[in-house]
Amino acid sequence: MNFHVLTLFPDMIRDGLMASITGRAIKAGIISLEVVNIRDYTENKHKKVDDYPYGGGAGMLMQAQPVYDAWEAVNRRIGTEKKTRVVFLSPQGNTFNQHMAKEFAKEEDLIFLCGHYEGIDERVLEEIVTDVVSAGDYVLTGGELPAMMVVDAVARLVPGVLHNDVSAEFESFQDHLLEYPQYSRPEVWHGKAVPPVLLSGHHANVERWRRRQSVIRTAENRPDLLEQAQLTQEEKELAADILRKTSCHFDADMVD
Ligand code: 4FD
Repeated sequence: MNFHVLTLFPDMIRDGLMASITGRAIKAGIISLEVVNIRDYTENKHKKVDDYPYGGGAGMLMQAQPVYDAWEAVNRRIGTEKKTRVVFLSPQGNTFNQHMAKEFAKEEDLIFLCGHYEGIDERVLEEIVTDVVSAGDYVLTGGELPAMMVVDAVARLVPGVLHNDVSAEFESFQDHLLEYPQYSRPEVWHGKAVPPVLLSGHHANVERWRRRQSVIRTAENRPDLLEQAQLTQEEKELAADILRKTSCHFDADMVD
């Protein structure tokens, strides 16, 4: 899979994604990363990429021309007949989630457009953007960090990126439940012992305990996820017990 990122801050994208697991996958040729500096596509001698918004208002806007020309250059290099999806990172988009990551992972190429200043001239967005995606309900100085988050979440679903090829697969079993707690050596740390079942060597009991922990954590911390989780009758009762125990906390938060 090939990721292409259009940005005014190419070093930020490279520094973020050439590290750790994504960096190793790029170096191994399992995925590729093309970082395009939008400033290289300006047509004025001062390499200016921004201008004042018509109608007035605070701040500057990225102009349409360099963004369009950078996109056109990437498209030419990709060189396929079908048009590549262009993901624009913006607080106005749909909040990114694992379902969107799985959809994006089906693509051969993905283009990301990172905005800066107060935004981008609407006309170029209308012409090239296919997906508007948000990292969450907060405002950042640029779309680079959200773009890196999306690339990372998609990249780890590409076969071969994680050496542990069961772990991305395993998540689908635990779909819509939070992860169970995990422990490594030593057996006792700061007076806290590892739960004995994990030392028992009884694999079925370990799996049962982990599944219950996932249900408990989800009920405690993300009860909204339970609607989509596939729970047995016993697990539904466990979740209901937790919800009864914790509902007073929600009530207390609501009134102050
Ligand atoms: N929540 C996000 C994305 C970008 C951003 C920008 C238009 C703002 C937050 C174009 C508006 C770019 C997000 C840059 N802030 N800031 O995903």
